[in-house]
Amino acid sequence: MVYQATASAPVNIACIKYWGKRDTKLILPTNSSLSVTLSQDHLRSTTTSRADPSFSKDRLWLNGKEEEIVAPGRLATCIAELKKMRKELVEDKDASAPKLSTFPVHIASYNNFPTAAGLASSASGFAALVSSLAALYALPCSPSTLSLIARQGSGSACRSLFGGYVAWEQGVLDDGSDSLAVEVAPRSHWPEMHALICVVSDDKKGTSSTSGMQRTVQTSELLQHRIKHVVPKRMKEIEAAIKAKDFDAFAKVTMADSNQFHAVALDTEPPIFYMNDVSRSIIALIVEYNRVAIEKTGKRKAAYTYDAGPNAVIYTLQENVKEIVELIVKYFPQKDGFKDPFQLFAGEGGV
Ligand code: 2P0
Repeated sequence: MVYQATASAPVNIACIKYWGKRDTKLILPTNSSLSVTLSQDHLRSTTTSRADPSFSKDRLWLNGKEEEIVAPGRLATCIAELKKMRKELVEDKDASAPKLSTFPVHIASYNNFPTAAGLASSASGFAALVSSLAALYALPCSPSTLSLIARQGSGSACRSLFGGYVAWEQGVLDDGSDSLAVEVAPRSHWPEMHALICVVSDDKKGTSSTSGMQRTVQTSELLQHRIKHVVPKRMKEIEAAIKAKDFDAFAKVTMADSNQFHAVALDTEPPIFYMNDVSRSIIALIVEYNRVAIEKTGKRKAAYTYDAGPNAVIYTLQENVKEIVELIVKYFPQKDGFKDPFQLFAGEGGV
C-alpha cells in the first residue's frame, strides 16, 4: 500500500502587511493582515508527501535539494502538529485507520519561481506542505484550522490556505488558537481583479523577513503607532472596499499600507531598505497613471505594493491590464530572455 498525497498552493500578496511578531515561536503577529491569493500557475509550490514504515526518518527536499529538519524548528513543528492531528482526529477515532502518524514521511516540494526573492515562497511552500500532509492524513479540518498549523511554518503561509481575499486575524490568545486565516471573499466575488508581478530582481534578499521584522519590533516607534492606530482602521476599510468591489478605495489603502510597511522598515535600527531605484520608478509611474485617471474619472486605476524585496506587484482591474503592461514595457524595456533585467508576468485570467 502506498500512502502519498500531492497538493499545490499559490503565493499570496498582502495589501495590509504583516510585519512583526508578538510570539516568535508560535508566530503570532503584532497586527492583522489581508492579502489576495494569486490564482495563476506562475507562482505556486507543489508538494508531495509520502508516509512509509520503511523510511528511517522524516526528510524534506526543496527544489530537489535536501533541507535538514531540525526539531524544534518550523518544519519539524508543522510535521509534528499534523501527525498529532492524524492520531487524535483519525486513528484514535477509527481503530481500522492505518497508523500513519507513526510512519516517517518524505516530502518533496517545488517552487515554479525564484525562492526567497521577496515573492513569498515561504507562504506558498508551507501552505502546500500543510495541505499535502493534511490530504495524506485525511484530516477532517477546515482551511482555517489548517491555517493555524501553516502559520507556525511561516506567518504569511496561513493566508495561502484560501483562494481570493483573505484576512489573517491576529487573535488575542497566548496559545495562538485564534490567530488564523479567514476568507473575506472568494476570488469569484471580484474576478476582474488582476495582479501584475514585476520581477525587478530575483536575487535572494538581503535581510530576511523573519530577522528584519523582529528588529523592527525591537527598535521602531513608528511600528507601535501603526499597530495601535493605523492597521485596525485599514483592515475595516479594505474589507469594505473588497465587499463593495470599490477599486479606488482598495487601491488607496493598499498603496498607503505598502508605503507604511517600508516606512517602518526604514524606521528600524539599523534601517532596512527593500525597494531599489527601479521599484521607486515604478511607484512614480503608477502615481502619474493614477493622477491622469483621477483627473478624468475621479478614480484610481492601479495600486502598487511591495513586500520584503524590490519586486512590484500592481493590482488593477481586467480592463486596464493591457494599458499598464504596455506602459511598464515602454518605460522599463525588457531584455530578451527570461531573467534580465526586468521580467513581467501578466496574468490572463484574474489574480
Ligand atoms: C506579508 N511579509 O504580509 C508581509 C509583507 C513581507 C512583507 O509576510 O517569519 O515570510 O516566516 O512569519 O511570513 C513575510 O514574512 O515571515 C511577510 P515569518 P514571512 O506578506
